[in-house]
Amino acid sequence: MKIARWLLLLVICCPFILKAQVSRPNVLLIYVDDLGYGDLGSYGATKIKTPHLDKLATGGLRFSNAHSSSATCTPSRYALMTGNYPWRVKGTGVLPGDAALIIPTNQPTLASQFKAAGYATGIVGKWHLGLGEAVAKNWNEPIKPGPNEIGFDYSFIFPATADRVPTVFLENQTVVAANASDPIQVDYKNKIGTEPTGKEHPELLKMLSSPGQGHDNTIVNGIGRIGYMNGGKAARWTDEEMPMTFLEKAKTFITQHQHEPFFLTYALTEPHVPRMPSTMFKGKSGLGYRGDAILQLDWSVGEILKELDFLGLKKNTIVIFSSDNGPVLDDGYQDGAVTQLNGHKPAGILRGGKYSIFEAGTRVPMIISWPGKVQPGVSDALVCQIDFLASFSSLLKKELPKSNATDSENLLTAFLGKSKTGRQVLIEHAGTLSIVEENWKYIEPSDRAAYDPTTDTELGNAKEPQLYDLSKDPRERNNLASQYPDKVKALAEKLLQIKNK
Ligand code: NG6
Ligand code: CA
Repeated sequence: MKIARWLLLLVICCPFILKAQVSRPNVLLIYVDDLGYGDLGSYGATKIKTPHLDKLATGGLRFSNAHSSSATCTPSRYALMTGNYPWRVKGTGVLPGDAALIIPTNQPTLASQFKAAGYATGIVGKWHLGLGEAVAKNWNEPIKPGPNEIGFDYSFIFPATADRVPTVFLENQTVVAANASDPIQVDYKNKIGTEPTGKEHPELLKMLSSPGQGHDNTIVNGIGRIGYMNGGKAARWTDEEMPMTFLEKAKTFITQHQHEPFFLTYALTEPHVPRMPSTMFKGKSGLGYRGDAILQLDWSVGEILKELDFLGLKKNTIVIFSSDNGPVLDDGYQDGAVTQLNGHKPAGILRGGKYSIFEAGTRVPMIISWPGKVQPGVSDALVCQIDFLASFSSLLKKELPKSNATDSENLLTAFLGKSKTGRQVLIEHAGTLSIVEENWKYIEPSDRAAYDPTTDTELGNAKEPQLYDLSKDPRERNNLASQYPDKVKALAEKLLQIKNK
């Protein structure tokens, strides 16, 4: 009799016991734009101070070999959300500001997995994955589909990049302060409206564009942009206010969801161009606006972490910090990044940068903190942001629905510092592909340019195969391909095999 009663109690309580076993920490993903491997104090920077991120790194796990999937933004964000290598899918390159959404709404994403697990999900900041069904769209009405259709309950975003029109925010996919009497029009081919462009009127610019890099179409807030826009005067952002705007929205989201598990992507625009820091940071770094933008970014991180602390959420929140691709100095504006560099090394010990298939294209800072759960330290595990999807699905015990997320690997134990082992193999992507296995990196031969003079980037392309021993030569100086033809062959075959998977 007694046993029967106990059994009954066990059956009744079983769902609760099971539920309690599934860990449901909040997850704050701080995702920044174009920050390099050497841009933070904790990654060796000495000419710039990043105290808030350094503190996060000291109390968390700092990865020395973490990667974005690609050396530019859209593909990296696509991979992060979908768990699918972007080079498998057409149309995942850097998008214009009027592009349609590139993620099918029936595809599971990092956000939809959290949502399915009962989390409140939000994104604040840069989007750059397209909006709506087509390029032609009405910016003066709600635009669908977008972040809210791929798993985010809440979104406060700008559409593409800070240097592309339309320079507006959308809250839940409606332009903030849209006004029917001053409708927004966007065109990436032809000038629309009568507003001056940077090309016609450089005297109106508060920061000159770099020769040969565009950024000289419609002028918004004294800055020439890529693309043309007309109307929407009240809706246009002021670049100097951007950090406050995003910070406030992110804080509000956290405050509103403090009593339930949440997943927030806080996608800062710094230090992407145009760098136009707020007054608080202008001139403060001594390294030009790029340095100031990094101080601003570090400050924003400090503020959001303060908010978590204030709300008593610090212990139960996993904070992830990373960047969507490597660094670039001159990406379209004369903002002092080159002339005031002062010996700072944005790529640290690595070669290349944004756009490059050399390591600095995709090897980026990554810090993961979870007080009491993740042991502070440094992890040398090879990990990629593409792996967040499978890894967090595992944490949430939420099976990943059948999809094309086949490139995402469950590296939860590596991300949480319980294992030193990451990926066996990673494909890096900058147009050209490379494959990394153990200490070896093979870069496929390519006819693309070896060097981009406009951004002063070593793109890493060569007509011959390249093979580097990253353990001895992380700067990829000595091409060992002719010395190890068997290795070259094996890695080229493996790359082909993964391509054809
Ligand atoms: C490039 C832009 C660059 C930047 C980049 C996207 C030119 C010459 N350069 O095409 O300024 O906007 O796209 O950066 O137009 S990313 O980080 O979003 O990928
Ligand atoms: Ca970027």
